[in-house]
Amino acid sequence: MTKKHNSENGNPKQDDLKVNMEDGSGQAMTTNQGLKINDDNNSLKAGDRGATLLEDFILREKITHFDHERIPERIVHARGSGAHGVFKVYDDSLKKYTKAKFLTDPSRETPLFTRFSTVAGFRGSADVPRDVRGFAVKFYTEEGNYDLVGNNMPVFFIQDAIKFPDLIHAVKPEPHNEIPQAASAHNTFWDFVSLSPETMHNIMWLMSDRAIPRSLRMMEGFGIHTFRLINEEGKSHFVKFHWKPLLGIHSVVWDEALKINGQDPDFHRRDLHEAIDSGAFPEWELGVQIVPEEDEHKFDFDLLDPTKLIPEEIVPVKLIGKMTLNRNPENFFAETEQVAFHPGHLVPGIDFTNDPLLQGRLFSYTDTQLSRLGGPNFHEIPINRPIAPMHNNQRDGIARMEINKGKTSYHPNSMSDGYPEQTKVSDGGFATYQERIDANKVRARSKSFMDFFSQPALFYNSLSEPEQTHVVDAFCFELGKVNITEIRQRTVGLLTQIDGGLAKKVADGLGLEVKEPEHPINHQFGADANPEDYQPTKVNPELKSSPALSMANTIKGNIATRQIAFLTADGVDGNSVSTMKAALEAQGAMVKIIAPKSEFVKDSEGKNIKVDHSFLTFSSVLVDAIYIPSGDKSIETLKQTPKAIHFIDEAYLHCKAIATAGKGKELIEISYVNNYLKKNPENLEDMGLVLGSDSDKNISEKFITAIGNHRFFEREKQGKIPA
Ligand code: HDD
Repeated sequence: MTKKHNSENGNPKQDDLKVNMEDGSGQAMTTNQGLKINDDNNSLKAGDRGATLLEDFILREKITHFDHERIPERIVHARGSGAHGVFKVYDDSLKKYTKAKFLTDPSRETPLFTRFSTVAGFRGSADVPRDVRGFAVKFYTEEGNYDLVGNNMPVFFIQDAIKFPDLIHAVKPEPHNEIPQAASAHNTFWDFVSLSPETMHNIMWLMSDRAIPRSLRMMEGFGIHTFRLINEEGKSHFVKFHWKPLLGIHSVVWDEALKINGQDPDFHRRDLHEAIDSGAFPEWELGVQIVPEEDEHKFDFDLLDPTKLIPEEIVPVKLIGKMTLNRNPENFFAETEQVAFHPGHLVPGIDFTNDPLLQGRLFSYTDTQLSRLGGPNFHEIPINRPIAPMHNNQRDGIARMEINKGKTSYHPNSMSDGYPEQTKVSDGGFATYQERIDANKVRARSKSFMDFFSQPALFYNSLSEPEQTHVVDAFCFELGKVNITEIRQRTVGLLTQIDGGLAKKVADGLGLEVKEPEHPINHQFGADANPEDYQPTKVNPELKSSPALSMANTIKGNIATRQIAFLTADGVDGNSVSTMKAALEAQGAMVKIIAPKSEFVKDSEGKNIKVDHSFLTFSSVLVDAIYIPSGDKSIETLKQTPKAIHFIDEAYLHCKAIATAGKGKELIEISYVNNYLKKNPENLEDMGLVLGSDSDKNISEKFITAIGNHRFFEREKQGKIPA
């Protein structure tokens, strides 16, 4: 298919998609054959009371199409949300490492499509389970599509692709009863984990707050594997890819996640869609860690092992460009559902390593599309087709869209003058990096992959105290749902190899004794292998702690797109509402007026204020902070509204900023939070409570600072609130 390179609106992929867009506005309804329909409400019958006639081709066409609307969902990452965007590199400084034009030419703006996903849940599952998030980016470059198919965690559970079906079978709902949905807290997952120490690094991340992001816009992304960058001279450097969100990395708390999944199962999808719709475009910087080939064996882990990260303190992340997501899909199915990623979609300048997980992935992704998208022509689906010209001798197959001209579909040919022709490397043809390999064929795991515990320990040591507590709580929750004692005990055994304190706390929480694991604890060997050869090794790691791994050190203070609930009722002080609203909106925050009933509340002067949600349809878990404006009558009403009091208790439990003006404080005084207020009258603001009066000019400033802190985990030490 010949594509134009020059775009009409600056974005060649948007132009390309337009070719396939359909818009029924102002148009007559027709059958698929273009026949105008006169009655779409009644089937053709013998008499107005039936029977219905088989002859009714309009009925048959409509129902047949409907019957076939669904396609198989992805076996993993079934639930996802996507958006269009662009990528621009900052400068040409990467030229010495790569010839990839989209990574070296700052004048280019490369269109892209990004899809975020959960891993385990079905397509209709909720957005905030404890899970890894997929972070897949398709760059439509002028040299062809490049897909960076990563996750929001920098390591993976397993080291060899041959274990992927086992891992996924273990985490998916159990086969006999298809329970539980979108959850790893069940026997089969932890059975597999407890027998597979290589999983422990990713397990630590999964038990951390990284697994319950506040927003898809507030997650890091990682290519995970070590890839190669190849420059014009053909020289290779190793590279790890990172995405760093400009809004910082933030999470919700576990109790909140459980509730969000019921209150708004589309929490992340809605958040992404609304942010883009409102013009608050999410942005990430692309970062690279570059390692010269000569340094391959310099680390205390193997660069080819996908369960290891390179600490940023050892190899800094160089930020090279920015991705902006600036357009929602027109149609979820056509774009987000049908997009097909593949780590093997490469452009000149980027290549693979022998990471055995990556190598297996290179088979799986095309293969899975064949059943998911119905055949070998899925590259022709608009969202998947490149903007680069595409010509070859592949032909036919189900649902072929292209009409290939010419008499030849083979190479070499003379009848078409040898076209389509091959391209020299110097003119942009792709040539695989010529890595020298001299080896025996063996079915084995490298000894250099056997240190399973140093990096999980590094991760745990790098977390702040509240983050560590959350990890302990997560293990207790997950293993608490496991009802086979041996599995729990084995998992605690693995934790002893990471951190004695962690193992003890988890064992305590589960009512178990701490027992060192029995020898041998590693099962990653074949029937004839000597288990002794596969025992975990321990190295003395170069680093004990990596501050870059803790979310406590992330960007704070930006409240753009944060959702703030105002608790109101009739008689609310209009000034108190409008002053705070204006201050928050000036910082890009989004205010939701919550009231006992929908439509409007009347302020103290009788003016209508539009209500966004009633207490019935909304909950504190859907916002980042709450404000209680003053108003004698409104506060009296809210005091009689149990859901309003629950709102405060729950927001406090989830460590969110709370501000009141004037009499608003009285609502807090009848909530459970008051028990803590009485104990801590001195440092309320340090705990995220801003209790001000309407005349207090600083109240909005203090509230904005508090929201910018994201959460006040200090509160968790006070004990839990029954909310
Ligand atoms: Fe995978 C989808 C990420 C290992 C096999 N994977 C999929 C998606 C993401 C990842 C983000 C969803 C893409 C989308 O939005 O459509 N997968 C990863 C990462 C891995 C990884 C970061 C390890 C570093 N995956 C992995 C292995 C295998 C697969 C080892 C198989 C051997 N993954 C698949 C798949 C999926 C998939 C079955 C399902 C749907 C799809 O490919 O298109 O082929």
